[in-house]
Amino acid sequence: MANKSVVDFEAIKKDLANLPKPIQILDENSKVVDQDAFDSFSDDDLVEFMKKMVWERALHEQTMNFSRQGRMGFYAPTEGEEASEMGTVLAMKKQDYLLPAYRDVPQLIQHGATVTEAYLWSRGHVLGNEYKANSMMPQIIIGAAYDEAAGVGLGIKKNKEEDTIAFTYTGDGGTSQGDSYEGMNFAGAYQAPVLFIVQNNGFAISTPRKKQTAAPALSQKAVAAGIPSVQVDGMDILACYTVAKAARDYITAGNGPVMIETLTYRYGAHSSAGDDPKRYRTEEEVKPWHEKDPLIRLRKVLEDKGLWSDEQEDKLVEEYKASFKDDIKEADAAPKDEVSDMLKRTFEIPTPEMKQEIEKFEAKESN
Ligand SMILES: Cc1ncc(C[n+]2csc(CCOP(=O)(O)OP(=O)(O)O)c2C)c(N)n1
Ligand SMILES: [Mg+2]
Repeated sequence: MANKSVVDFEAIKKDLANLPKPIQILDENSKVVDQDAFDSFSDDDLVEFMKKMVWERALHEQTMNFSRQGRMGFYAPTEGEEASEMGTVLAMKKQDYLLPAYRDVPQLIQHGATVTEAYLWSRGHVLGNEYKANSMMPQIIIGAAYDEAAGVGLGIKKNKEEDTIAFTYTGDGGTSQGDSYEGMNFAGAYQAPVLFIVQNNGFAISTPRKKQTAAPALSQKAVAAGIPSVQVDGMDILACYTVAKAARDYITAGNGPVMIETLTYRYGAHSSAGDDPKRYRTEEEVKPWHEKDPLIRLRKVLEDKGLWSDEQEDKLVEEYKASFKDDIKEADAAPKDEVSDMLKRTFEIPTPEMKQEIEKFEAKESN
């Protein structure tokens, strides 16, 4: 017989949904809701944040154009996620390690890869996998970057690398993968210096966040690993930066990992391969997210301070897009990466079957 006086599961379940408000510095109407945190930014900082988001949106628009022209390989649109991506990556230091997923190419570039390398990665070219930056190539296996980050974090700890952490990203869908639980558990057990970021953009391809899990918040997924976690307004770059920076400070002080869930939205399709979001969500659902747009939100603050104008922004966008056009030309000029090259790189000593394949492709390629 169930006995409510011993245990009230319903009350425990209800309590799970008793969540603190996601952290915000600017609300949806650009009103400052945390004055102290806001005052920690200089005017130059605010302009810098705006420029980064304008850069990311310009990168998205130009890359989509290249994609429509058939000049890209795989591309995951980032429009809507600028505050979440730029806010968190700006808290990184050069010596930090980045373990990105496929939608985190803008962070990879901010951390030191070139746009040309990013374009080559999109095309599956080998030169798109080698960066001067401390970063792995973007992970396609969802959630798997969390495992890599746990290992890198343990390496940082064992090598006693000062003031250094690993930053890693997954999506809302990625938090349902065993890999992400295992990565967090490992990092928690070893108190490895890792910042786990979940970019909750509402969808895993066509699966809405609500169908993904019964957990009221994805940030709760860190709790069982003993990792402190928090939800942040992912359309507020000031909040994303401030929380990521605070997490980095906490981690570098030797306190083990942290997890941040950013609440954001993917405006476009899952990938440039052409899924149609209209088939799995309504216009009414998308509209309010456009009203929360991260660029609009910070732009209002800057305009009120007389620090920003449409002309300034248009000029920047033009400059950025011109530079991306140079970058893709550079990618076009990269030495051809042949199928035989890819096969030769697979094993140090090729298997007999592979040897045959290599010969077959070399003969084809020499024609
Ligand atoms: C282990 C694994 N299973 C399935 C896929 C196919 N897949 C690619 S993207 C994706 C959805 C991921 O959604 P989410 O984690 O929310 O990231 P988002 O694309 O929204 O940034 C899936 C299921 C995959 N890449 N890896
Ligand atoms: Mg998602």
